[in-house]
Amino acid sequence: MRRLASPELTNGISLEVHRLAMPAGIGQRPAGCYLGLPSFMHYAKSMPHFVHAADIHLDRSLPALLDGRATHPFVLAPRLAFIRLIDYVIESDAAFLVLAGDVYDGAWKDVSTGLFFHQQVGRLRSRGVPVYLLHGNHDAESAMPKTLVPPDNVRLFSARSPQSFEFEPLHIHLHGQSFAQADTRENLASAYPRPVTGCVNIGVLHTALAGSPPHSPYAPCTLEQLKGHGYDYWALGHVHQYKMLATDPYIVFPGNLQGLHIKELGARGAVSVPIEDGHLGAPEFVAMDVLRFHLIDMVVPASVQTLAALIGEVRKAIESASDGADGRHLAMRVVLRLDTTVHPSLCRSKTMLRDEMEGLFAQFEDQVTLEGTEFQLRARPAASGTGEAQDAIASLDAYFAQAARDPAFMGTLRDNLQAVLSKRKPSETSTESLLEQIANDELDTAINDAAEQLRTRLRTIE
Ligand SMILES: [Mn+2]
Repeated sequence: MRRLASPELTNGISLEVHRLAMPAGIGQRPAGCYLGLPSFMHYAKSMPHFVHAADIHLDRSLPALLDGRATHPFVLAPRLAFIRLIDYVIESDAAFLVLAGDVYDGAWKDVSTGLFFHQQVGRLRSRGVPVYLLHGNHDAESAMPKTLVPPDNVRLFSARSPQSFEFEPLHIHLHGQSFAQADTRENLASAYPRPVTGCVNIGVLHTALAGSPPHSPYAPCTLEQLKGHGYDYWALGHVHQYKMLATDPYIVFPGNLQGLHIKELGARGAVSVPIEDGHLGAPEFVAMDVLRFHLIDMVVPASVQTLAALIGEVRKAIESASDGADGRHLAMRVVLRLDTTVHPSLCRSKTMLRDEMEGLFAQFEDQVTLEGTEFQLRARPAASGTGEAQDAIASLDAYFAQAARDPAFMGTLRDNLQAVLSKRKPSETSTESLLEQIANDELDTAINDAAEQLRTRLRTIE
């Protein structure tokens, strides 16, 4: 997999994002105009509704996709998704917008990040649409040395104590508290005020609930606590996956607006919540992403014996994923699981496989980008190998199994390997999957692969 390991390069790209900040026309018109995505006009509703989004991470770059090409439009994906969100708020005629934290990815590299936010929120200001803004761990006060006074249609929840605002036309009360520090470990929700009786009440909160790995355990609270608080809706942020956790009251993570890496697969977006007479209707997820991550994880069937046949299988998978992507560009990782005894010729060289995958994806460049490749070459357990070789394999298996269970050994191994890797020059970006796994701290996978490679070699000893 191609990856930019060097911090210099990554910084270079971040700076480039800011120089690119606003290519001509972007942000002035709906995102669909230049992305070829449909408008949201068909969402226009007679029913009043509000929109709840979170985890926008403006100006996070997507370095794994860039391959050194700093001008690639993907660097702007989080911004484009935000424009798309504002388009939706305008075109669906939403009453207001709630942003439940991590609007910014962290300290701005320069003021253009803030200018971009103001420009987009300004499109709502001119239409009289308020924005209820809460800061989470990424954009906590302590994490943001530089900020701008927000536009006057933005109601920013205080980081000192819970604060409430009323959306007066519909008597909806919103309660929330921003993060003062990224590392916020207290139960913020417990201090939120009681609901205003006879009105719709919305709690806005950035939280990991009772723990949501891999997300850091910030502003912990329990689902039961939120259910019992008396609000009609909990507009949560922090967990990047859309989840409706309860319906009475509604407790919702909208997920992030735009997938940021290969572990954030599939559609990403925001939630539209109908405001009925004195209560809220069922929230609806609306995709806002402009680029979608997709994983092809294929156990290659025994019938596939030639490169042409293998490419045919992957091509089918690309086409089917692309058909289901609602016009979004896809960033795909291809994982091929091959059996060294069943596919001996295909398993000859990972470099050959990688080149062929790049060759295939190059044909789809306008729809699909190859995010990375991973080739798992395994031998069948009952494969050939007799006598001494078989004994050696058995003791090797026992050794690896023991090593993987020994935290002290794993810790030493990790430290030693990281020390070796840290001495590499930035230019030595590894394409060897083992080194890369180690660099990514995927030691378990690295050990499994190393064991498998040794087993395969031992089995071929006659
Ligand atoms: Mn967060």
